Amino acid sequence: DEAIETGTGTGKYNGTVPLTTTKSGSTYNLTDGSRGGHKTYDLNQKTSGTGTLFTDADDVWSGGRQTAAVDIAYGAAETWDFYKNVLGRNGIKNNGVASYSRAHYGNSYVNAFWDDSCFCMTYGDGAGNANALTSIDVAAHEMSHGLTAATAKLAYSAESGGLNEATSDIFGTAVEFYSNTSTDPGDYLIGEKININGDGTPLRYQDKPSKDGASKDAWSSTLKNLDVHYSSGPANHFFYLLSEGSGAKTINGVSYNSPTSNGSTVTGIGRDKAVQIWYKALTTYMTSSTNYAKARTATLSAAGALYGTTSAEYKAVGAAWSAVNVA
Ligand code: ASN
Ligand code: ZN
Ligand code: CA
Repeated sequence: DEAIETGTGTGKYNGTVPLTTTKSGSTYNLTDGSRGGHKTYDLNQKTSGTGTLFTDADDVWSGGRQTAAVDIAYGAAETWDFYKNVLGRNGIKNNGVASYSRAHYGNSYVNAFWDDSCFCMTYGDGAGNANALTSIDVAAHEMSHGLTAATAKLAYSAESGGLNEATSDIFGTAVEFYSNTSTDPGDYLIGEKININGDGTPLRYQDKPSKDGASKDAWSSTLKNLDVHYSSGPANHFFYLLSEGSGAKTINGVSYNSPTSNGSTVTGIGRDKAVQIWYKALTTYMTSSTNYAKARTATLSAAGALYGTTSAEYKAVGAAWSAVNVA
């Protein structure tokens, strides 16, 4: 018999945060009893199975192998709460049932991933200058691959694959702003806490995706040939422009400059509305074969349904897509 408890944890990225746990006998388990039963396991450097569930004697989690586990459990909890409180969704499948997470995958593994076959998330420890892949934007990115798999099922190649990746980046950013801890406030950068390049730069930039040296700012007919983490660029750029508009801007101490590909000026409608539009498009209008042209139509349909086809929001969606050469 398990009681729901509230512990605290200190991971690497989010400061000290509350963690919902369960207690069996005198042992606390890293099982979130109030969010679908999400469990965090220690793979102990293995690359298969589930390893062992993280447990603790006093419900104060920190240090050693628990550091990554705290970030992972917190990331899953914040993403769950964001889905529920912002999107009105009860878990990835909207059935109240959580996925689970695996920490400490392999040796010096510099990645994290969602796996649809286990309906689970897995996190590496990083290597060298690259920190553990457990920041909140990464955790929300991975969990949102589950959301896409449960809804639009965007195929993970060519243009639909870029849209699949952008969807995870969009909700990764949205959850980071939702969580808004003082040590990792919201930004439009992906993986900025990981130092994956060793020089302090993030993995991706939504205001100007080409800053990573590989992603595209705008659509072209060859976009479909790129890796999905680069063909995500125009959709990430669309999301930034729709949220914040074109031009220079500083948010939470981070400076952005988002030029449009057609020289237009785009006025943002705010991130909250942009998130609602993307979510409705993903869950109502997109399918496995949605490409960029169809994503424009899907988001316009979503904006029309949410705000009306004569609304400023509807017009901004069209303007933001035109600004990334999706006409
Ligand atoms: N971290 C990567 C991602 O979520 C793993 C992958 O390439 N599938 O996209
Ligand atoms: Zn991804
Ligand atoms: Ca970020």
